Amino acid sequence: MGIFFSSVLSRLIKKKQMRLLMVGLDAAGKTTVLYKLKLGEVVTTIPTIGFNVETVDYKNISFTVWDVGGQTTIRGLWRHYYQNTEGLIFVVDSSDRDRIEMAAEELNMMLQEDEMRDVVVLVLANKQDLPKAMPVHELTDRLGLHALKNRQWYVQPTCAVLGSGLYEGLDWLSDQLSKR
Ligand SMILES: Nc1nc2c(ncn2[C@@H]2O[C@H](COP(=O)(O)OP(=O)(O)OP(=O)(O)O)[C@@H](O)[C@H]2O)c(=O)[nH]1
Ligand SMILES: [Mg+2]
Repeated sequence: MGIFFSSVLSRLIKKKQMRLLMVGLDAAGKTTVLYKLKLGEVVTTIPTIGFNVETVDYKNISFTVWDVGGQTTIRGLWRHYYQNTEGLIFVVDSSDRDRIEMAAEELNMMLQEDEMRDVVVLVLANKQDLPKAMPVHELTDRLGLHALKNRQWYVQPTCAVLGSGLYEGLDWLSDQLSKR
């Protein structure tokens, strides 16, 4: 009897799950985002060679976040993480005007993959604290987001070192999940 009730109870309170892949060019701030969410702290990062994975519980959702390194030579590894991804977090250094076209190319190439067909896209317009940071409307244009067809996307301005905007991004993702 006790086992019966505890299994019913655990089913009732069982958290929803969402698997997220977080990519973007090197030094965009992905690992900083991940540990700010996980630990509430800014960690000293080194370039990620490979990946970090953490679960972040927020509201009634358990987000599993895969943070994959963004250096040129290892971007080819991103595709190994596409399977079962429900949400893509694409992190951009908003102050990196020289590489925004490259970021746009990487994003658009990824979204053409069949495995990414149903994935919702949250762009984090990170490093908004820097003076040269492009605002959301400019990033939206330069990433070519308006041209996306049949895709839910959203651009959230963030400053990962302060943590600002990060939970607003998760709120958008959780809204998308609950619509499914
Ligand atoms: N000013 C500012 N610096 C940031 C912000 N977010 C991250 N950084 C810094 O940017 C640098 C790179 O951050 P990482 O989190 O290591 O970048 P990454 O995207 O994980 O890089 P790879 O692992 O190489 O792909 C670090 O020095 C961070 O402290 C931000 O919002 N503002
Ligand atoms: Mg990293």
